[in-house]
Amino acid sequence: MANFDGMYQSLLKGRARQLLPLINESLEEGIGAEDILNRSLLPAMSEVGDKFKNNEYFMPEVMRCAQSFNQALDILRPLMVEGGLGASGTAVIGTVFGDKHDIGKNLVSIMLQGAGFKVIDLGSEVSPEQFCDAVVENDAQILAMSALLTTTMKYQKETIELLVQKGLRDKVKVMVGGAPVTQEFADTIGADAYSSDAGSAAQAALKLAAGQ
Ligand code: B1M
Repeated sequence: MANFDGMYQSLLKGRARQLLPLINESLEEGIGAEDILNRSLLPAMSEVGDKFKNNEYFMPEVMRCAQSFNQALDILRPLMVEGGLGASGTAVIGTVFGDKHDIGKNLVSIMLQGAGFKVIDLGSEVSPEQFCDAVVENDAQILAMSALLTTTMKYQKETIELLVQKGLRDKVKVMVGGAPVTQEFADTIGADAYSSDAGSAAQAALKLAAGQ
């Protein structure tokens, strides 16, 4: 029996040393990586967000939970990217300048790999110049930018503007996402696609790469 509640509570408390063995045990029992994510890790992280908003958790607690989540992703990643052989093209991904939030970006990165993209992950706090350089260096078909702060969304726009200035806009499809980003914002800044979650981001990337 998978201990979904145990995984939930361990992540909520930021206890990687409890969480990681529970994840390994669940996988050994045949529980899928997606189930672990959807039934334990994502809901727990959502409660972490609520606690942060309500001043029950502060930065150190949130940081510990985020680190535990990213360690969990290190275990789940190989299982979720199986079969991804770079057959769909190359995607450059990162979290925008001034923004350290990388969990959502890491999930999108994993789903893109699972969808067959070769993924160049630039990490977080990526400047418009770094995004543009990586698109050229890797001859990327997709540029995927994540932003979690209302104050950093503007760098998605600035990156698109820099792509235009450098004559690169027609060479790459741009996808944007992250909690404060909306379809309306994506339309305003001239992005090719907006997705609300990692799964639909991978679907959108496949469509864009196929020219749809
Ligand atoms: Co901060 N943080 N944080 N934080 N943090 C939020 C985002 C916040 C909503 C919390 C709150 O106040 N309720 C708030 C933002 C408010 C706003 O601007 N609207 C906030 C704030 C204010 C801050 C600081 C400014 C706090 C401070 O210093 N006083 C600071 C900023 C630091 C910086 O970036 N410069 C800060 C810092 C941090 C930590 C470092 C402690 C940590 C991040 C660690 C890390 O990521 N390695 C952190 C965390 C963990 C959060 C919350 C609690 C959780 C974010 C998360 O990982 N969610 C968050 C509260 C919340 O979101 N409810 C919060 C889980 C993840 C799976 O979801 O990233 O939304 P998410 O990804 C989703 C979708 O958005 C989508 O797919 C994923 C799901 O499948 N998606 C994409 C994401 N990117 C996509 C790209 C796509 C498509 C879909 O295409 C390209």
